[in-house]
Amino acid sequence: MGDNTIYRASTTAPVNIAVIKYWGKRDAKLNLPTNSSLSVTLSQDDLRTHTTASCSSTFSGPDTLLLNGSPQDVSGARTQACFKALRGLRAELETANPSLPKLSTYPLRIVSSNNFPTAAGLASSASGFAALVRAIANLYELHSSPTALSQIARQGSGSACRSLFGGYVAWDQGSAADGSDSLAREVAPASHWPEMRALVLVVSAAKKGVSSTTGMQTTVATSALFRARAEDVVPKRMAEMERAIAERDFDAFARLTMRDSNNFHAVCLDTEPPIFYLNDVSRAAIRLVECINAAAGKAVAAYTFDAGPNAVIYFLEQNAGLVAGTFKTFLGHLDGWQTELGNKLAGQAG
Ligand code: 2P0
Repeated sequence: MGDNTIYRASTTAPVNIAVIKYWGKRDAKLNLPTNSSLSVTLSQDDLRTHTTASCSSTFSGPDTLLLNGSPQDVSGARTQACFKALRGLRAELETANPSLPKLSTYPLRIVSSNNFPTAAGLASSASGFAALVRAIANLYELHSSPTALSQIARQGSGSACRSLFGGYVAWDQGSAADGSDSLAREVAPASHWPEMRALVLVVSAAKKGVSSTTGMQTTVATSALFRARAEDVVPKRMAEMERAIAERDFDAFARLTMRDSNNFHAVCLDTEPPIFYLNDVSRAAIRLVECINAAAGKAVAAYTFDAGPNAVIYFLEQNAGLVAGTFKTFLGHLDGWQTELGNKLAGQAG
């Protein structure tokens, strides 16, 4: 009798928003970055990917992936690298314990959905690859640590390695050629700073003009400012940001976050041809934060922008009325979410 069981595991992974940005690869195949980065994980109540992975000897044909009901191409090198690494770990278990079913040889069926509109222009590759890797790791009963899984998720999309953790997360760039030390780690859990809030503002739902992968490669090849950012600016800021988080120093956290966002967008502008991710509404959001902070006499709000015009504003709960209220008054026509920080991941293996 053959094994007709359908094996299945589900998990969710959160969205993360960097406050010290990843921009530039020293190895495009392994997604090894030219600088370390640090992010804040958002609550899965508002923004997350849910993924179910299944496999069975009764399935035929190639591996498949459905995202929000649409078939996705899984033949790309990044998805294949994740599948290969996870199957390799499962095969090791099967070799060590020959009574285990040979899941590593069965086709995979993966079904994934986001609880935020994919068209919202928010980076979904981070939560998407983090959920994909953990769902398959759970299916294969790998019991790998989040750090070990971060090394696999990184090969799917660099920023995905940071979505394996909640709270405040660093991605250490590492120096090994094989990427074995380019890993994510928890800087502090969300509970360390429970008053932290984020306001996500959808300035534009359009797909970004220049993909992160292409933009980074062009920046590394052409920008004169880039080297100073990677070698001098970011290493200092990583240390300062870790201190600001450890001491719950919002003023320092906010100033570093805004300066790093602006430095990243300056490097984009310094790229040839120049990359413009911000638009007039983004700049209006920056001015609004500057006005709020000037009136408060200290930084009570911090803006940050990724590879697109959408704003994320960080603030503390005690300033929610001031910050969220001001944004509602002046930019209230924008869609978005006010959210907390993500703490625990659901369905964690091990
Ligand atoms: C970040 N971004 O640190 C930075 C800030 C965008 C701006 O990580 O090529 O989708 O898949 O490794 O992770 C977006 O880049 O790029 C990103 P790949 P990814 O969040």
